[in-house]
Amino acid sequence: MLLNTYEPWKFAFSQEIEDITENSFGIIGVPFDSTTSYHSGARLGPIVVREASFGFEKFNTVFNKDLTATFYDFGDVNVIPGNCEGTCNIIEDTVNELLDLNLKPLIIGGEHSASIGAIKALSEKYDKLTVIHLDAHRDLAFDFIGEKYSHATVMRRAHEMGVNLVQIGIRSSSSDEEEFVKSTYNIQTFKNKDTHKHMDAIEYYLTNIDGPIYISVDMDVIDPSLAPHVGNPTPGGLFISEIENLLVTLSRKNVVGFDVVETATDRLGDNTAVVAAKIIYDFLTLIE
Ligand SMILES: [Mn+2]
Repeated sequence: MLLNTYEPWKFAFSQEIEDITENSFGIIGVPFDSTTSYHSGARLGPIVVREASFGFEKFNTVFNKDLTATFYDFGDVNVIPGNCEGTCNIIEDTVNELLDLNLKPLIIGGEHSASIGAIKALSEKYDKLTVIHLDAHRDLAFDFIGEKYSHATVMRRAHEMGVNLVQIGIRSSSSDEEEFVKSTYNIQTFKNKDTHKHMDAIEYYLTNIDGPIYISVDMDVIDPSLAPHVGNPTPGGLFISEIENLLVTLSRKNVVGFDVVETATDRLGDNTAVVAAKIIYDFLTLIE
């Protein structure tokens, strides 16, 4: 257990936290959704995603291999309901505790603001961090309804930390966000239609990234016919096979952190929770 976590459930196939194998992944859940503007419920994401993880076999038929990676589940962060900045600080401290153990953070959200603390900790550890951001939205607003710390400002805060950004699956943004992207040099965009028509080009681009990578998956990147229970469902998203292709490419890179956020449901066996669990399960299968 880390200093500021509790343990409601563990992700399937996770190891006991005894003799820690370094350079493995450490899971933390972030049961927080206080800045949610539309569909609330992401605070229950960590528990339903963990529960859904038990529906998978150790043998991953898609990739024809067993899930053999060593990883640990440290439970959920003690969030501060109603206080996003304070919660981001707690997440940053908790991720730094994982980094001190030579573990890589794997975060189950919770609303997208969970990424802010994790990217802050990693951007201070690594000089040249690239954030691969899978999302229907850019999340590049300077503030959202006056709030700088929000699910809608995550990647603006990350960009201020000096990271390179690659946004994939984008299909909803403001004109201010588009202007901001044009005014910078280090934000690469692959819109949703690019993932359908030009996946080879995306894979080529990702393969050629130098340096450490943080992957942030907002579940609304996926088509809402497959994953409807998210904070801001947006029609016309990625399909499962496209996510699998991206994970195969990214798992060959130096991934130093990973999050899957915005699962917003209180129902066990919910389809969005199952897809979120599959993304984590697939990633953990592919990294070993
Ligand atoms: Mn989004």
